[in-house]
Amino acid sequence: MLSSIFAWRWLAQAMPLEPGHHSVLHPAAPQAGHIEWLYWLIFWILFSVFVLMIAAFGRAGAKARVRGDRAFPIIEDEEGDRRASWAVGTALGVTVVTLFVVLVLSVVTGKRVEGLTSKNPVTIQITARQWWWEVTYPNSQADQTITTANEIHIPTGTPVVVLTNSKDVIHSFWAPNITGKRDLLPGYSSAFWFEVDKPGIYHGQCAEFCGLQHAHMGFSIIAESNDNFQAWQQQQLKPAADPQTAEAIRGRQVFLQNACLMCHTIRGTDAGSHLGPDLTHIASRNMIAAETLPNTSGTLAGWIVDPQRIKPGARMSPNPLAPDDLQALVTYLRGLQ
Ligand code: HEC
Ligand SMILES: [Cu+2]
Repeated sequence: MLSSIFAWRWLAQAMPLEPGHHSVLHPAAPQAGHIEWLYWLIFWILFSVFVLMIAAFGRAGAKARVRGDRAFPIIEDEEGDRRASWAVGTALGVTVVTLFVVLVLSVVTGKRVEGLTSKNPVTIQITARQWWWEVTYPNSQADQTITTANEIHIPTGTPVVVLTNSKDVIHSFWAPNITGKRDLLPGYSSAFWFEVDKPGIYHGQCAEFCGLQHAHMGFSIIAESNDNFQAWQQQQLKPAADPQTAEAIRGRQVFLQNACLMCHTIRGTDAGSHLGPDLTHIASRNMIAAETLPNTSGTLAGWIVDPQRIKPGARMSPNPLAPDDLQALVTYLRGLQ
């Protein structure tokens, strides 16, 4: 029915979208689909108003030209006045009705995005911090709980319920291809849900100014088949891999003898703090520091030595390690698949 007027959405679809880019116009979830629908509806209403306005201006201009530069004759024209009042009244009425229709459809879209129709959802707790996202998959058994950061794995075609919270200031969780923005308020949990149809990596970004590194507070939603998701979960449930080489063993010592363990967790070692991201499976992540750097040996070393140069203000202190120690530490972390 209405969808025929959205035939022009091919305009957006035809525009090439690099994998993982933000776009409200390339929905990968029904929630984002509802929002896209509202976008195009309002777009076409505004487009029609624009065309009508230009046509009216054109008509008035053409009339004025016929009159030429003769002095404007002041004549009583009751018939003309009545026509003008009628036209203005009608335009006003149409405007009010249009705005009312848009209002109703916005409310309807909001309801459709919110509507919870999920059976057996995957539940994820997302806690925002300056300036990264802690992601846990809660389970009644503590040792079955997964904790990771910034990369949110989900199975496609399965409802995902997200419980939100913040540890410091207000943040906003926004993955445009998936659903609308969600504020994360300190000390206040809320919930929303979405379901992704197409496998892929969908980027998201904090959308509420939250301090110096707000712009470097990205995340990604990695939607994969149920089998891949289960395999990922099984891997994440394991404690940290034991270091296999002499260098990696030394790297673990470096980790445990420096300040790292005061802020990070590596399950299976003495490090159990949650001030920073859980590093038990750090090597399984694509990016580090909330999507700021790709996860490679070089970037890890650079980040560990001086995070303040990469993300000034970040809640991680610099670690001026000896080159050998740094090398060993990076080798150890790269082994934490
Ligand atoms: C004062 C607390 C603190 C200390 C000490 C600390 N870190 Fe961090 N670390 C953090 C925080 C907070 C972040 C997240 C920063 C961000 O993304 O804004 C982080 C991020 C990281 C990351 C990136 C993780 C990811 O998934 O994005 C790595 C790797 C890391 N730290 C390793 C280390 C190592 C190794 C040490 C010790 C040499 C160390 N950290 C010491 C707080 C700390
Ligand atoms: Cu922010």
